[in-house]
Amino acid sequence: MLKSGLFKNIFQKVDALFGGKDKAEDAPELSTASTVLPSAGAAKVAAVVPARLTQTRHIDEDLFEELEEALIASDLNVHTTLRVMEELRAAVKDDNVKSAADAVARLKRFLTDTLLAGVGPSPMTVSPTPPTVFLVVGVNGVGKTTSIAKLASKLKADGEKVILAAGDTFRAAAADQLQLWGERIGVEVVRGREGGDPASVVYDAMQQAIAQKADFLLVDTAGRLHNKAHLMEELKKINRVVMQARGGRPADETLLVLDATTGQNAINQAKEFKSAVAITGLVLAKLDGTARGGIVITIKDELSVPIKLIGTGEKAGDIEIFDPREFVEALFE
Ligand SMILES: Nc1nc2c(ncn2[C@@H]2O[C@H](COP(=O)(O)OP(=O)(O)O)[C@@H](O)[C@H]2O)c(=O)[nH]1
Ligand SMILES: [Mg+2]
Repeated sequence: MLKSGLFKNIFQKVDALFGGKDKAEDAPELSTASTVLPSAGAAKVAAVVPARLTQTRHIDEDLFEELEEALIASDLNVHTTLRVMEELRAAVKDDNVKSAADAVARLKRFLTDTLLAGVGPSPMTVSPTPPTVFLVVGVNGVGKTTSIAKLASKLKADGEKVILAAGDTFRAAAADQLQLWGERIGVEVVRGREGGDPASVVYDAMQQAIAQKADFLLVDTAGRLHNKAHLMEELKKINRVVMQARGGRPADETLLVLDATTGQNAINQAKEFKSAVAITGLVLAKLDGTARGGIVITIKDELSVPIKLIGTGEKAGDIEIFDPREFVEALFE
């Protein structure tokens, strides 16, 4: 396996955890992901705090109020907004902060701390014996298929052999869409017939991945949530197939994709899925399409699931490893 590309840091770190040849001390911190991943991604996240609030301005009550309003307007929840603003007021007073720029630097730190609290670096889990299997779940239209294609494209650029499983057998169009992406990025797609059993598609894909010594198998799933019990059963069945094929080890990651433009809805979806499936990480798609990036902090604060990836556009390259520091910087103009 060539681990020379964009996700190298993450996988080095994981290798070290599994006793691979890279030593843990050599593995860079997740926060340095921004040095390998182009910052163009976070730059596509719209700023929510305008520059006029922080430039050539003294600290006064109006500034606090305007900052507070900007954060709430960005879908940062009231509870978290009030907490960071209280921290900010206290810090400004205690440390005798004089300029708006210094105050904002503090505010950024409080927001970053909120994103970092309790999760630390959240690398993607890689299987000690390939293939690594990622299950991708979420309701219709949030960006599952696109996120899988983007991830596959990055992994392929890293020199990894990737296979995709079209586990959304609900509509033929869903498998067609994945297949189209597969052709575009040069990655094989295993699919079944429309209305077929998703677990049997995953079984075939697992066999192929093993036979072809693939490094990664990314599994697309259907996004129906109208029947939670059914969805849970389906995902469990898929996981059983994965486990049977490789000595009892379940999917390495079960990634829930959320559409960042949907605000509170995204949080409700996450709560529903969390109660049914063991979610290991979140993918926040469509962050390019919202001026309400504060939702990311709300999601972190309300759900204790690490945010692993962010989607910042419709093209294959528009996916980033989530970097809290870089993200908070992007929220300020
Ligand atoms: N702007 C933008 N659009 C996205 C992003 N991710 C997905 N989309 C679009 O959202 C729509 C639904 O995506 P799709 O992957 O089919 O969702 P799925 O039903 O969950 O598989 C498509 O038109 C995608 O191009 C993103 O990060 N940014
Ligand atoms: Mg889809």
